[in-house]
Amino acid sequence: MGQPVVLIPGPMHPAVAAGLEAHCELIRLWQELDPEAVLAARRDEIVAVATGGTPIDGPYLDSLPAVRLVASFGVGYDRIDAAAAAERGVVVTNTPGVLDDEVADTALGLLLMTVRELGQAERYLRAGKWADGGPYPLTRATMHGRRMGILGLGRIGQAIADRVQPFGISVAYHNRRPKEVPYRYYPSLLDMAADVDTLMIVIPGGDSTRHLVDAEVLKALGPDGILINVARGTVVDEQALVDALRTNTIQAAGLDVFEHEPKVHPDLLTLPNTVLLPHVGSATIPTRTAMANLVVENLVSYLTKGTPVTPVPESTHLLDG
Ligand code: NAP
Ligand code: 8YV
Repeated sequence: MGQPVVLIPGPMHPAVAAGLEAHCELIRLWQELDPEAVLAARRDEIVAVATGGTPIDGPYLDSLPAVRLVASFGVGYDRIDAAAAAERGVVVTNTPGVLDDEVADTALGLLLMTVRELGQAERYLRAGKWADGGPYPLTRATMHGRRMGILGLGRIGQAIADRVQPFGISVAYHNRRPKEVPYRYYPSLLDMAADVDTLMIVIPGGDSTRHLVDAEVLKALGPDGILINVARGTVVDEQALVDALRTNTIQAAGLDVFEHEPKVHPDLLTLPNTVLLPHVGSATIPTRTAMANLVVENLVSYLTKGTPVTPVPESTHLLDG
């Protein structure tokens, strides 16, 4: 019997293919001259997919009937329909935990940049305005004594909470369910937004959280409010955010993710009260390598023992017993 066949639909971190090569035959679909012909010829042999962002839904899985595992690079798996996969007996895995500190560091950096206008101040210096125009204006906001509401106190949200407390920043949170943590829980996002001046978004993306942060939530956050999003752009109604920033309904926003990324709403680029990063939350060599290694671990463990290491919640019942 030949080696199991694993499909890689699009480019992904090179450590994934390097780690898998000894254990399976790989189809690097994007490198094939005629990808459709390759898929048609091999569709009944492909038992697993390793993906770094290709959308995968029910019909996609129906076209690959032998697939039993989809191993996704990244903790967020909103581009994969995990429920449709479960209905077809396909397990989905992601890469939780190994990136928490990196993303929390990015969130903290983004918060500092936004509160203290560090990007704007650096551009001021580089434009020669310091020498010609005097010191950069004092910032209205400070880190100390802020009141942060975390939308999504999970692994990364907790790592952010750990980091902000030495700044004297208080923490509250909104999840669907309360946790045993020493922070105030708000069953209502709107009520939390009204009580804080810093809204930190770290919930999963996808249909269930689309536009959870809308015009009403932004209005509740108020004119001293700062919004930070390191989760998914889809969680925020981006047009409502642009309007809120333009009318000073909120003070400023720091964003690592965008609703239609890599496209960025053109007004976000020109508004003075935004700090914008190109989805770099986990983007260091050590962390991306750890994520790639976890993709490999999931696939190898599944291919050799039938038990992947980090299945997503929608898949766990498929592995019980
Ligand atoms: P996690 O541990 O699963 O935490 C997510 C939290 O969100 C949970 O506490 C969950 O609590 C809460 N939540 C889920 N749905 C909710 C809803 N509808 N309303 C309110 N709260 C909800 O996930 P994580 O590992 O911290 O990652 C969080 C997200 O960050 C990922 O899904 C990903 O999209 C994003 N991310 C971005 C980057 C980046 O590069 N910018 C990097 C990594 C991750 P309940 O279940 O009680 O609601
Ligand atoms: C990566 C992420 O940017 O893990 C996630 O959910 O958003 C990031 O770590 C992404 O997975 C890279 O494809």
